[in-house]
Amino acid sequence: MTNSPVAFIDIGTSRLDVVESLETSGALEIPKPLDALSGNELVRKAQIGKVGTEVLRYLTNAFTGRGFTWLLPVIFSKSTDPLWPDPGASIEKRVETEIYGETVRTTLSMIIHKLVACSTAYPKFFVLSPNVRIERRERKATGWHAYEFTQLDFELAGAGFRDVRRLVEAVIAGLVSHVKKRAERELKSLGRYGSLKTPETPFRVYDREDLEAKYEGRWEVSLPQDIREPVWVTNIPREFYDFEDAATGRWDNYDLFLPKYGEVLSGARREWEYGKIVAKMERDGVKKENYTLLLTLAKEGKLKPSAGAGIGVERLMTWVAGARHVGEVQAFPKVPGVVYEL
Ligand code: ASN
Repeated sequence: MTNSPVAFIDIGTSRLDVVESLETSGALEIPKPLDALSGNELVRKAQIGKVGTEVLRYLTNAFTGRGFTWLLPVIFSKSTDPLWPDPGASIEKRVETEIYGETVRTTLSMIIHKLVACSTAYPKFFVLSPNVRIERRERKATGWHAYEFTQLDFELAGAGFRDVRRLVEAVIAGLVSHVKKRAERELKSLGRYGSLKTPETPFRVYDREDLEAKYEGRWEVSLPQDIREPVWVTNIPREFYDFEDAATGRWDNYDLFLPKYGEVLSGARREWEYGKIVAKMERDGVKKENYTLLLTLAKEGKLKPSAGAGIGVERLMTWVAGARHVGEVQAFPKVPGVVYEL
């Protein structure tokens, strides 16, 4: 397996400074593999497994029940998410290999596939998509990063933040009630039953510019410590596919933050106009030759307006279960910098 030049390592952002201070605190126990767990730890692992099962049962029912088509994920593609520019990204290595004489990349996210699928055969769909992101190894101590994880990635043709917001808030509220009913015993034993409350809807919405002013740039880490309910953050400058209003410079995108934990969902209304996408790629130094299909569709007017988001499935499970590290909800932990046999 070869690796692409590490073109886009993001260092020196305020977010990473904060992550580094967490990293050096050394307070967090790194999740162990199954064979290294004690009897009690295996019981806890199984209880978290039951909570995770109810999370998956509820989410898949919630989306299929609302008429979403359920697609299966892909692992290798010529084109994947550039994950750049993104203030939260910290990719140490990009995984590329060659198959049948072609260079392919492991999925960083299925955003490109989502835009194409949504504009063609699947105007309303979701996919449980494994993402491979080789995060900087120092991120093992955040408790919130894994180098393999799953997104419940969905996309809706002709939609906007209002539609996504209504959908996601109903799903999160319904999820908490469901899991408290279906995994009551496990949540009690994990010490999470009492503190896990069905959140009040609608969730508050904050503008990233206001948070930057309030927290002096450290908002991604400070905000979760200050909130008691999930909240939305909008207007975050990042990848070309999120919609940016050319006149105002505002970004029509949104992240959902969970109290104490952090970001669990990220999404946007999408760009679909060829000229704008090309201009943003050129501005950001994203290689147009990696996005030929998307650009061709856009040029032919076949890329359609849509909105969507990806929910970090392990992060959502971690919050619901009250776990300490996302690796704890993974049967086979994929903690940055820590490579176990399985
Ligand atoms: N899944 C995200 C979205 O829908 C993209 C990402 O993960 N980078 O916007």
